[in-house]
Amino acid sequence: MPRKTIVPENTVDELSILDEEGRADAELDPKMDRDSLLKVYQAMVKARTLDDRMITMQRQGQMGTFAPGRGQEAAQIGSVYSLRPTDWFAPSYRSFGAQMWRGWAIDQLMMLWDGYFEGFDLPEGINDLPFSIVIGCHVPLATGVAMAQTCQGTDSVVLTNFGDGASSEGDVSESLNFAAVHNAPIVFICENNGYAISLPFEKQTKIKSIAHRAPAFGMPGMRVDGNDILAMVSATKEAIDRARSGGGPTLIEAVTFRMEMHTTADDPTVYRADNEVARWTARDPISRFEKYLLASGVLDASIKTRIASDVDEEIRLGREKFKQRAKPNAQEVFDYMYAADMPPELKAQKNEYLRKLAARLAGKKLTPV
Ligand SMILES: Cc1ncc(C[n+]2csc(CCOP(=O)(O)OP(=O)(O)O)c2C)c(N)n1
Ligand SMILES: [Mg+2]
Repeated sequence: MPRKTIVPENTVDELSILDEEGRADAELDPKMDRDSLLKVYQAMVKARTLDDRMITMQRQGQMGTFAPGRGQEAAQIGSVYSLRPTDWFAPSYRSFGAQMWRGWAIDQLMMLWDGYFEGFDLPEGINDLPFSIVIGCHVPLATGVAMAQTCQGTDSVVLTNFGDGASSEGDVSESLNFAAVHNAPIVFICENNGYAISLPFEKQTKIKSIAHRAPAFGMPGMRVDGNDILAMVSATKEAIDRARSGGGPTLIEAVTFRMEMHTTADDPTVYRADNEVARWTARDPISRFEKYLLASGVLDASIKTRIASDVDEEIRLGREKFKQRAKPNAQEVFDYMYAADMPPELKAQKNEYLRKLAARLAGKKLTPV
């Protein structure tokens, strides 16, 4: 008998509502009200402004390593826009725009990025998880939280985001499978920003779209223009509503681009061409949305200036608060990884470190051990 081989179609169909000139598809436009549109615009501008400020602070030695989200503002704000405070958000590390939308204070995010343990304190009344640096490892936790919502009979949903690189981790595949089998109320957003540090998407996976994996796990998948805020709002709202009404998980691939370095420790000019960056600059999520808002009369030059100065002031105040809180304590370098049961080698290193630190603080000359 001849063998039958199933060849999945490797074609790509992408939801897009705003074109590069900011013209919306009238049928697909979610027709958000004026206040919501301005709130979303302000959140995107705030994310980008904070991004620039954090890079400057890092360059001046006032901030730890930082992962900028420039270019991914629509993917981020659009994802969390339709969540309720009682829903859950489990972010990856490049998500501070979405985290601010969810209620994280600027000084708190700065504490986090500057390596302070207190930075992980969750905001009161917000059901978020702290972000994860270990790529993909928050996705099984998010899936577990979603399964718990079913067990507890709540109508809350979970939304988690992760990168194109993270999508190759076993953690993500296992989560997709568990979520589908248990019909968990969760939305998976893969922010495909083209690169996992220096590795381009084409070398990450053989498929053309991460959304193609969805049917193989038994859930709906959508590929969305991640630089189009209206498309992101529409797609995630549909997925969140489905999860809330018992329809189970969805995988959304938000196609976007990381306009900046991977982190402040990286130099992207080594591995990608300027013309690639220029191509994506033309698709910039903020300027596209701005054109739409200007054309529809929601935004004008004076509102734009006011929003820019409100955002500047908010960030200035956040930074002041951060500076008051950020008091490094050299004693606690070893303290958090093994709070209860520190391995003996680490204990010995800690004692040696504390001895040297005390000697240095007392102005004594250090002797080798
Ligand atoms: C499990 C694990 N492996 C490797 C790393 C090192 N690492 C940090 S970020 C990164 C690339 C992640 O790329 P992607 O998932 O596309 O997210 P992006 O940084 O583009 O937002 C890697 C390999 C890590 N943090 N965790
Ligand atoms: Mg990536």
